[in-house]
Amino acid sequence: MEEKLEALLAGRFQKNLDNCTKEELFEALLLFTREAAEKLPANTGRKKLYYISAEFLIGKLLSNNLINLGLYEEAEKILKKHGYELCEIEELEAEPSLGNGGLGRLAACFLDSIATLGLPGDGIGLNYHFGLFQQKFQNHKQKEVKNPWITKESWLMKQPDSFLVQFKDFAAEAVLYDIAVPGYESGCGRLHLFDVKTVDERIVPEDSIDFDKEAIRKNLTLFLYPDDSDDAGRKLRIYQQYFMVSSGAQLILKECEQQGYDLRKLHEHVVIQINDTHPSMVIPELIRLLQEKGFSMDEAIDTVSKTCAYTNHTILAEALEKWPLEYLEEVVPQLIPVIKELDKKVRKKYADESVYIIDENERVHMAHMDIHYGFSVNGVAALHTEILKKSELKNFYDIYPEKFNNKTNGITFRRWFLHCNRQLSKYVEDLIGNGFKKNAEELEKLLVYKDDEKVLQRLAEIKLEKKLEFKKFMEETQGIEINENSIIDVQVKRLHEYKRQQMNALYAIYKYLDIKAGNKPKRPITMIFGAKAAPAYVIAKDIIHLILCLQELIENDPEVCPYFRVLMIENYNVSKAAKVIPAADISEQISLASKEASGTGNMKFMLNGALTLGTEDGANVEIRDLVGEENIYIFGKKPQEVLDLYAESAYCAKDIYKKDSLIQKLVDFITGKELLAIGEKESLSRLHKELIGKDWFMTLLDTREYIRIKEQVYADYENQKEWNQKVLINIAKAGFFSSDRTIAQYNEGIWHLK
Ligand code: 8GP
Repeated sequence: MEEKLEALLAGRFQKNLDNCTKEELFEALLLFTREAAEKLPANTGRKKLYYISAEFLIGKLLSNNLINLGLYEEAEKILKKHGYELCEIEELEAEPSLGNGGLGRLAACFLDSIATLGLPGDGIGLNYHFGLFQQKFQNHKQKEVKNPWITKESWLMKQPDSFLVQFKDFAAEAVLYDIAVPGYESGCGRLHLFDVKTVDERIVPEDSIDFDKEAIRKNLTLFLYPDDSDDAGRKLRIYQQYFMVSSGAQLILKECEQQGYDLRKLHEHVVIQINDTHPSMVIPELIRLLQEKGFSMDEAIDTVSKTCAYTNHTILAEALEKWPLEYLEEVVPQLIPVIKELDKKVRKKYADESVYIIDENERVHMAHMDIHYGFSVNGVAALHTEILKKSELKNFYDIYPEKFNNKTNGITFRRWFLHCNRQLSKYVEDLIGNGFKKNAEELEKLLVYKDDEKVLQRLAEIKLEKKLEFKKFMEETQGIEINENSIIDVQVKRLHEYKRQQMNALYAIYKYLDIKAGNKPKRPITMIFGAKAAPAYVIAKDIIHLILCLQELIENDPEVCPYFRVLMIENYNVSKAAKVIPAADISEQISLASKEASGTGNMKFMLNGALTLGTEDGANVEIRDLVGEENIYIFGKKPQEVLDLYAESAYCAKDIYKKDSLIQKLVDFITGKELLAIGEKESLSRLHKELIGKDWFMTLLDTREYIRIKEQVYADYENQKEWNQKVLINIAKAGFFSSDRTIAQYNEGIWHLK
């Protein structure tokens, strides 16, 4: 490796390992690693999976690829010899923000596990030049600016293939870029990202995300999910989705034909996993393309129905896409006859209007199309799948019970353990050997050390080391000096009312007032938030504003600041997750029960030795079942109680606010003089009004119990021995949440790849 790096540096920059800049060294490492990955044999077989997704939140790739290629240690050694630290060099990589959150990150973990298990499978998505957006804090508010990440040398490898995608008003040329996905000590897969040839980055100003939404030829692949609060944004989204699935479907058919497969047996050679409804148009598009190849409509429908499988990631009604037929007509008229035919067949068979594809308002329900014309429907955690079956998709479950199945999410341990917490994973290896790297459930071997004081002590030391690293990082990036001896209590995830960051903020107000009243906590507490809000989601942005105002208030209050702080990580992303998660003591998973499909952050925290403080929701339930009640903090109303409250329209935030003086005090603090002196009245009042007047995600319902249990958690932390035992048990039981297990289950239950 050393000679190759020297040769690359000499060839490109006329430099060597002793006189190059860090940037030059990064580029040489990237080129070296990219080539090594590209040289790996592709995983092959008679049947191939295509995972289509509008998001792949891949994060930085250098270190992960080095780990998977088995080259990390060697690279580290060579760099050290020449006076560099690999962890410093990896910082130079720009992070692509090709996803919002869980759904996108899951897709990235899955690609890693698919390659690792040696399964033939590729991802298909879009090459957004500016990703989601980069978040900046300005006047205690989120400001969005573009996040350019594509550099001259990047992981993208331009491919010779290109495809024509026909829209009503023009034809777009789709060019293909591949990113190699090396498996851990295994073969390689690919992430195919399509880009529109006429894309023009210059239409977006430097410091914003504004652009002409009508200039489709130029903007099609600039941003992920452009603001869909207006018609132009919604239409652009349809353009993007069709562009992705049409070029994807053409690629799939081309690969099949190249292999000499009979397209009439497509399902024996291809399985398409539709990641949420964003790629759902792949169904009518494939049907259309097969008709062009001589299939009758019925034959095409039959073939496609045996090829496509759908994953649902949410039960939130507003997140289930329904496109007006009119918009589809304006963008992709060629799909309309197919979609109408699909709907007609449903209507012929079923009287129940709720399962139609096109509803009475002429809106196309993408999920309904997936369920009728896919062969598998899966939820992403046991509870989530049960809710789909019993309530959200009950009418479909009654028709197709055999299609429904659960695949509890997972995370790749390469990134979320081996890489982000080298100290802990090395120590675990010292204790139980390296079998857990291939078979994560071997982590259970740690349980024999449950009463070993030395081991428990060492776990605590490693946590402190990770806190110190995080402290350094926060100082360098945001100029904030955290106290490494404080309890670190973290809530990092997309900002959404159902995730209830606002409830955590109400706790912060409680604690602030309590300290002001003279009740100092035994040990300092650092509450950390990290979250991006969708640009058009007003209340979510108000919640960020509240948190940033609280941060300012407390940072400037010498009576409170030494004991309690509220800090927000700017531009929370995958690499920042990898810094904060290993430093956390407490993992906040406080969504309104029934609303968080699974969560995957909860798994990352547990694996890195943080204890979950959460509701009975998503995968929290499975974590509890694994670690036992005594090693997790579960609170709040149960999923069924919440579903009943919705069904009976029986929740009234105002009643709680009126009856409970404590809650009233906390909520009113939002518009009290302290915060108004810092923040913006309009935003704070809107949030105040929302919490009392609507509170659709029932914040106030669980606030009291949340305060109680949080106090309990902080108190329990003081018994360090017991706390560290709980930590050990959580790490030991995390093996189930490896995405290798999830992917093995997808393969066994849905894909059947050899
Ligand atoms: C997320 C779910 O909210 C989360 O519970 C789950 O763990 C994750 O998917 C992976 O299954 N959903 C999304 O990220 C999501 O719906 N994103 C939409 C904004 C596109």
